[in-house]
Amino acid sequence: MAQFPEVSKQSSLHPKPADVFLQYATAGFRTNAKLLDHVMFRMGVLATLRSKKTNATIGVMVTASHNPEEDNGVKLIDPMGEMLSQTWEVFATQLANADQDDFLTALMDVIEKGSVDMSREANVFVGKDTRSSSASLSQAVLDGVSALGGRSRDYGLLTTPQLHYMVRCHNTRGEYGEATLEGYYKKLSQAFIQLTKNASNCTDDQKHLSVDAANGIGALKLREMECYLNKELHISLFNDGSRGKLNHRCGADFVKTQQKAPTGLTMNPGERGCSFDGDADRIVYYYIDSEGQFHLLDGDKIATLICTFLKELFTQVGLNLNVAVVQTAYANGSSTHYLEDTMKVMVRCTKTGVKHLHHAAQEFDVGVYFEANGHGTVLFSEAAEEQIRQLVEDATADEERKRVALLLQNTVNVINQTVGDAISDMLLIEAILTIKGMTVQQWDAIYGDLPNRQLKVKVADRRVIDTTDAERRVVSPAGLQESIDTLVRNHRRARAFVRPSGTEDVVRVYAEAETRESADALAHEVSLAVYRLAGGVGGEPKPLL
Ligand code: 16G
Ligand code: MG
Repeated sequence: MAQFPEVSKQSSLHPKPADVFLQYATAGFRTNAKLLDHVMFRMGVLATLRSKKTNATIGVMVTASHNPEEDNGVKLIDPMGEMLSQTWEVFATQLANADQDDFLTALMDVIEKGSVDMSREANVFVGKDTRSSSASLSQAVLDGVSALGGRSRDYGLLTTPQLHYMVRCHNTRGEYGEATLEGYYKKLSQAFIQLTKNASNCTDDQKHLSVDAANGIGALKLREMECYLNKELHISLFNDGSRGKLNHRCGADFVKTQQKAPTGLTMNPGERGCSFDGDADRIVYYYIDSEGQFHLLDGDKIATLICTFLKELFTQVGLNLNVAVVQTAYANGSSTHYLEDTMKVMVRCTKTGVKHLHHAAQEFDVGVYFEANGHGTVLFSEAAEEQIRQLVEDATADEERKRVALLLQNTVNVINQTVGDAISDMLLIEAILTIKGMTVQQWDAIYGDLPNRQLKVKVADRRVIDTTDAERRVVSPAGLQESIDTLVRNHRRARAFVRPSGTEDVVRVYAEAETRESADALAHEVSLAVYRLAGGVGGEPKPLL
């Protein structure tokens, strides 16, 4: 095809291997890095089209988050810093899987179906994590952009949320902040310093936090940020990538799924620690008590802390805002119970995946969304932000109202509203604990988690599992939901659900119950039901020892 000679030429330098099929899923494309060169080139092309379509800058992040070092992945970022629109996810899958000889035809098809005006200019921001494969893969993205005549800006090493932030800043002409790393560090750290400056009696002990950076990009970026924090937070950085392997026995995903401390981290009993994941968009907290017992404070605990704090401030200044918490089926039953019954907060449940939570949270004045795995943030509607601004500017307000209004404004500023951001979430949590003079144990005691267990089951084709009600119930295969219901009835305060994973070729099983033994037993029983009714392979799941 004569229209795109440069695409044609460049595409042949990034050829697609035969029989590789990949789907743009919850977190974009993700697989072994060796299979991704053509996908990256094609996503550079697609981002250029999307930029023309939206008349705005689009982001492309090269990362595989918490996956092992040998994997990589890519995801596109839409103009306001949100996830790529779902219609375009289909185009992404189409372009990535077109046979080498059919690539230009697929390109023309996407241009037509997406009604892209090719005469428009295009601008693409590119970022990458620290994986050894990321350098050449992000170059392939840049090649894709230039092949279609788009302009690009290569930010090099960034956390995923930092790239989301850059895209939003640029597209709002600086209204959200300056689209540079320095702009990001300054905005967040100044808000943090303002938030904590009047906290009384904050001792050095309270200012100390251990951070496990999963041997990933978060370590580099936290180091860069430290000088902006004016020593208001004392960070001991572990798993900073100087020795250990990325995500190996460390990081937020490991800690959450294994329910134990990361390797490579030393902490005294009672001290606070937190773990980022490989691209620093998730965070979980924890501490070890004097008996050596590990206590996890996951996304549900984080959402509750933030929600409590915000509601208190709104009450103090008499702001009547509609606050909601958005969770997924993985949220611990105790957290939902506490939020709804004790705090009287509206709770919404969505399917797994940030884009679902994000969209649901946009429906409220203030939407706090967190997945139990630690991915989340807070969204403020324009009207809510405007009301906070007016309070700050109200010349007639007394000192106390002014103080609280400023706290609210700095809370808004410390939050990265584009997507969950481990660094931003960490600063917000640290600020809240400081302002409330609260220890990690006191935070943990707000409610007690029900013991829970997650397991995976291998099946021949995980697409046989179809779910409804935000993944809380199964509609097929026939009989599976009835089996789960029967099993759940045999345990106290129990709940269980199964869903096909969006990132791995497995069916995930979740169970919670009143006791550890009960939760473990129920998870095992449900995995057996999945194995038997959904075409399990590779031997029956074994009970946990
Ligand atoms: C991806 C999602 C995460 C979700 C996880 C579920 C984004 C940015 N990330 O990592 O939100 O919790 O997938 O994985 O949306 P699973 O489908 O394999 O359980
Ligand atoms: Mg991540």
